[in-house]
Amino acid sequence: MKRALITGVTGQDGSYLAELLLEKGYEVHGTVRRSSTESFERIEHLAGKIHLHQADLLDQLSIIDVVKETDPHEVYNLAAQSFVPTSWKQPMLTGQFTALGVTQVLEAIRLLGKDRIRFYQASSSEMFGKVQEVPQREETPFWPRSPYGVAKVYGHWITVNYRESYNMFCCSGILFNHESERRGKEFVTRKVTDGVARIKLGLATELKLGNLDAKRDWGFAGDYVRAMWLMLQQDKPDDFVVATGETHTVKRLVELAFAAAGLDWQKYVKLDPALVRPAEVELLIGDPAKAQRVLGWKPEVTFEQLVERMVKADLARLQGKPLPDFKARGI
Ligand code: NAP
Ligand code: F7E
Repeated sequence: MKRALITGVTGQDGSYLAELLLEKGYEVHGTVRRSSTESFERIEHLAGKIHLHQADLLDQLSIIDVVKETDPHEVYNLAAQSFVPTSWKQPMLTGQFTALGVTQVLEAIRLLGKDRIRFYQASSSEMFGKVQEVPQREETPFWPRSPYGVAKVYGHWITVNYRESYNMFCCSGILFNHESERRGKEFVTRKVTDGVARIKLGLATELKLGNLDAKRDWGFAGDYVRAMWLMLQQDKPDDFVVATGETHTVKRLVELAFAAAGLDWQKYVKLDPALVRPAEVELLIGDPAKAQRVLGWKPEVTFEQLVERMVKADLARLQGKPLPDFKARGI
């Protein structure tokens, strides 16, 4: 039986990846941070099926201990301070978690199983920032526009460097935005679908947003964790862009989400300059050709299906109803 260790298992991607690996027959281990209130909402349904270990990316010994104890075949490093606006407010902490944290995990693997353990690093399209090429590919130069993006560039290159320096099996997945009903409510897709559901149910009267012109290549998180797993099943380690190849404005997202609830967005959306970023990433659109060719990966949920699914889920949640059954692909 294969064993996998996921840092950041309580996050959106961690929960989908844990489900996928269980389906594939893995023994799944995840790291969790100690806090005064537990935030295990996304993995509650996996209680008893996965093994949780206290560890923090900032505590090197805790990472070494968890790698030693679980003796994994595969390590997926998903833990990070992942919200871009917070990275301007807490740039040092973002650098420590999101950049140096990667080295802490790589060092634990180098010490304990450099020839055996396969490593996945959660890199990001935010590294492309002020884009130097359209669409963005594995070879497109990086120009990050936030402390988060800068930290991810470090995480990417240290992953490549450990592969080249120590011949370790290290992959960097350059994933474009991926969303779901489990997305944190501060990210724009979920903020919008939650806001739409609240307005529809009479719990709110308006939704404040920042830049409606920004364009993103949005996919479904459940599709993207498949690409992470596929990268670690190849004969040799490599880096891959994972994206849909389509881009949409925030405004289009808003139109679709309000329409899914039968509402006219123009009556409810208010622009708030405080939500505009010090430096914006205006356009992201990825070229997933290499992931399609080498990994045989392609996304199954469309942008329109994703938005509708998230609105339905938020409506159900706020009404205290069970979530719709999204087991089947799409909606
Ligand atoms: P998320 O929901 O914000 O989850 C982040 C996870 O990291 C949580 O489990 C969090 O634990 C954990 N964490 C944060 N700081 C930690 C620390 N110091 N030690 C240990 N754990 C820590 O993020 P996500 O959307 O699932 O994304 C997963 C990864 O992919 C992140 O690295 C993100 O930067 C990257 N990424 C995401 C996207 C996307 O569109 N979702 C795209 C590209 C790359 P708590 O629950 O305790 O906070
Ligand atoms: O913003 C605009 C905002 O916060 C998307 C993270 O997972 O994906 C994510 O980063 C766009 C930006 O995601 C609001 O200015 C307008 O242009 O949902 P977001 P992000 O910054 O793209 C990448 C790939 C990651 O790696 C990150 O970890 O939406 N926008 N109005 C807004 N954004 C938010 N959050 N809130 C607004 O009110």
